[in-house]
This record gives sequence, structure tokens and C-alpha cells, in this order.
Amino acid sequence: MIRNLGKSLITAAVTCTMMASPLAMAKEKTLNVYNWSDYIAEDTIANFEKETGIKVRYDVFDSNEVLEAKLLSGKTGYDIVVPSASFMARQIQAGVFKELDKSKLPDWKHLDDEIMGLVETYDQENKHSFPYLWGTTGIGYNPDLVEKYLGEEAPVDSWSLVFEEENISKLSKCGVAFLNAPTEVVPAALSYLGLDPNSTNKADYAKAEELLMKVRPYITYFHSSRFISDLANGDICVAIGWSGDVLQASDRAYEADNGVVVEYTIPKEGAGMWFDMLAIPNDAENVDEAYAFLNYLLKPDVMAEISNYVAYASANKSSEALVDEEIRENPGIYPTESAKKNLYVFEVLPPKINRVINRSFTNVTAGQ
Ligand code: SPD
Repeated sequence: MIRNLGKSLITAAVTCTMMASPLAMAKEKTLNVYNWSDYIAEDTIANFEKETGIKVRYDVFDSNEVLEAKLLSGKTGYDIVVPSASFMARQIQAGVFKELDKSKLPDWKHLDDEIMGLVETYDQENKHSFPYLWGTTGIGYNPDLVEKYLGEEAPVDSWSLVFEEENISKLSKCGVAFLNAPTEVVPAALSYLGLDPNSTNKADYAKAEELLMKVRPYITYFHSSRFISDLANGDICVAIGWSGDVLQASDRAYEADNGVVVEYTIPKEGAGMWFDMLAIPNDAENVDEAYAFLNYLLKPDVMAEISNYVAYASANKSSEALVDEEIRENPGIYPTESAKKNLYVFEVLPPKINRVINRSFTNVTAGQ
């Protein structure tokens, strides 16, 4: 009986496929998403596809510069992108995003007013975007290896861990990774020097470059996503990295039960806090599907699941109660009031200063 039923179902499916006209096939709803790597829960996309019947092409990047190059070319091929706010502000000026029709986003009401106020600096009246996740740029480290090479008094709460030759030269024996991101590493160097991380003074950048050049010989590599698995496997001992990514490394090590411990610290001299924003590029072809996805991401349960999986905080106030206690109470994800005092936001700098930062960082990565 069961066998017969199975057979008739198979026959029905074949019949349907044969009868589908090319027009009906072409009508399959699709959505193209371009997001940061390691930045979504395991089943978010599959659940969205199941709920909506929309087929998602999901690609990833690990650099704002790479995303920006696509956006400025005018042909991204994507319907949803996730630039960091300070980059997005310039991209808005360049006219690369659609204005959002908020009547198509009924779950907008869950967004946290305080955070929406903060990101208005980048996007007036939140016309083009809303925050996906936010985090900080600090230091991920393996306490056992750091102690082995620097002793018990290792300054793990300070940028001096990676910016002082005396420290990094020893840590280079167990491996030190830097983000391949000029607008993250250069402001960190400025903070360490006691200078404004958002400085508009070229002379400050010369000082930051000098500092970075001194430690350059001891940096194992520049990369913005590889450090997650390397920290988790004990293949490096320190990384300048993004908060949630470092905490993912910590989780992976714990799950692998490989004896590796990974911790995250917000250096006392100051660390950058950033917001990654959801927006629809002007060349998006699947705009209705983009709205369906944006509204899906505004659902408190969907967002809580993402925060739980990637260890980043969202701007969805209603999702907080659904976020695991372990995540909600992790000061690396939700910084304490005293850690907040050490955080600065990334400002939108004049183009000529951005050029100085990029040139300087290229000199450093090239080791010239
Ligand atoms: N793996 C996801 C990392 C997200 C990092 N966002 C970049 C912020 C840049 N200021």
C-alpha cells in the first residue's frame, strides 16, 4: 500500500515537471544576498526559503572595500547587501541604495530607538537602511599561549599586546593575525598612541604608520576571516579581530574539545564599535523578495537565533528576551557600562583622509 502511494506521488511529480512551461519556470522567485562571512544562523536561509518559496543565492565577503567596489561599479547583482555604517554613509552620497518603503516592513517596530538614533548619523531618518548586527574591534587571544610567551603579566587588556615590539616579537612564535582592513587597524594604532582614532590630521597617520611598520615583521598574516579557525585550532595565539568572530572561535574550540581556550578583550586605550547595515542596492532586480527578506530579519525570533549563533548583538529590542542568557550576559557581545566608555564609533572621514589611511596600510601590508 505504502509502496503504491509512493509510486503515484513520484509519477505526479514527474508529470508536473513535464507540464511546467518555460514561462512558469522563469517565474521562480529568487533573491540574491551578499553578506559578511560567518554572519548568519545555520538555518536562517533554509527557513526563509521554506516559509516564502523564495530561492536565495547567498554569497559572502569579508571586506567593506570589496563590497564597496561592487556597489560603486553600479552592477552588484545583489538585492540585499550589508555594508558597515561608516562606509554606507559615503555610498548613500554616491546614490547606490534605494530608499526603503517602510510600509513594507511592518516589523520595523521592533528596532531599538536608541540604536536607530545612533545610526541616523550615517543615514538621515534611517531612509535607506537598518542595522543587522553590531560589534567591536578588539583582540582575540589564547590565554595559555600568551602566558607561555609573555608570562603571567601579559597586557591582554591593552593594544600594547600587538603594538609593542617587545610583546609581538615574542608572540610571533605562536602566530599573530591582523585584520586586512585599513579602517580597523589604523584607528586601533591611533588609539594606542593616544591620538584621535577618527583623526583628520595627516601627521597622526604618519605616526600610526611608523608604529605599524615597527611591528610589521612579526605579523603572521593579514586576513579578515581566517583567524576564526586558526584561533580555534591553536594555530595562532593572537588576532586583531571582530568580537563575535573571536567568540565563534572560542565556541568552535570548545565544541572540538581540543584544549584550546580563546578569549576576547576590548583594549583599555579604546576600541571601535560598528554597525553593519542592511540595504537594497539600486540595481536590485528582486525588490519584493528583498522586502520579504528584510522583514523576515526583523522578526524577533529570527534575529535572536542569529545572535545566538554568531555571537553578535542586533538592534532588535524585542529579540533580546529571546537571546540566550549566555550571549546576553557576555561582556564581549554586550559591553559593560565601563567598557562602553572605551568605545568610539567610526566617523565618516573626508575622502582625502581615507586615501591616506589606505595608502599607509598598503605600505604596511607590503612591508615597505
Ligand atoms: N564575520 C562577520 C564580521 C562582521 C564584521 N563587520 C565589520 C565591521 C567593520 N567595521
